[in-house]
Amino acid sequence: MLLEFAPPVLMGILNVTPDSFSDGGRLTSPAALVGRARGMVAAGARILDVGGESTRPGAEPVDAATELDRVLPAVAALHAAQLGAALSIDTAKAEVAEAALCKGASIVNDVTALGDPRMAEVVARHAAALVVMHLRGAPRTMQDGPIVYDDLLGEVLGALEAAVGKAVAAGVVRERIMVDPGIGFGKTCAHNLELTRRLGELGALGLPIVYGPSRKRFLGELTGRAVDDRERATAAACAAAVLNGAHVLRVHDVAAVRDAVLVAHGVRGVLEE
Ligand code: HH2
Repeated sequence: MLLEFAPPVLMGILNVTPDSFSDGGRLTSPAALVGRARGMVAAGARILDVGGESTRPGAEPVDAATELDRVLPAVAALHAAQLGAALSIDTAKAEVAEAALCKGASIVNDVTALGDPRMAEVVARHAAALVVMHLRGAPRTMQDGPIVYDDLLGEVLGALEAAVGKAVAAGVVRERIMVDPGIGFGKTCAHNLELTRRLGELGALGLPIVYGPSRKRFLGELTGRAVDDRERATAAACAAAVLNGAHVLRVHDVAAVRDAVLVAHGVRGVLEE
């Protein structure tokens, strides 16, 4: 299969957007993109996640044509460069996923967990892998408060289970599905911490767990650091997540996170002996 899950897999973020919250507007040429991707793979990334629509709170949605213009040249350039990492397309649109899968992507990372009714069928037809993520509301408004859950873990688990069921019913191979609690997507700092601490409970689904804290606002709230100075906080969150059962870490700075993740993985191994 595509992924081996020991030790944890690092997924490098490549946002080809003008407005992503921490790295928007930086990867403007295919050469810059491939150079950055090559560095990520050298640092240990085994998945490269290409995104063409920012999901930061308040971001304006983009249409499919704009998103395709951004991601297709990127996926094609990364595929041609043969970097030795799986390519993932971070999109909520089946049309974009399909086009990226045709250009060499093999994973669809859908933050809306199959919000597009055609998405599961596209993933199934291409025999692709799928990440389903929990999202409360829509990206533009998801952090408009108050954000209240009666049962945070119950709601996240239930929504992910429903998405997995939908995917499997459409023909997606269950073993190719990964689940993600959606750190920062309609959650307060306290919710993100609770999800990190109780991440192992998502293991009830029997699927790899993806965890994406990279540079997010809750890390700023905890450390007082600006968005471009949250790599150490990101590494700490990833280490905590690995201790609690995370399999895939979605991060901007792979090199900064790799060692923390490997140490946490070693400690987890000792705990399990
Ligand atoms: N977070 C973001 C985007 N995609 N996918 C998964 N599976 N998990 C996440 O936590 C996740 C995600 C948001 O982060 P980023 O890509 O850095 O920013 P933006 O959405 O502004 O492009």
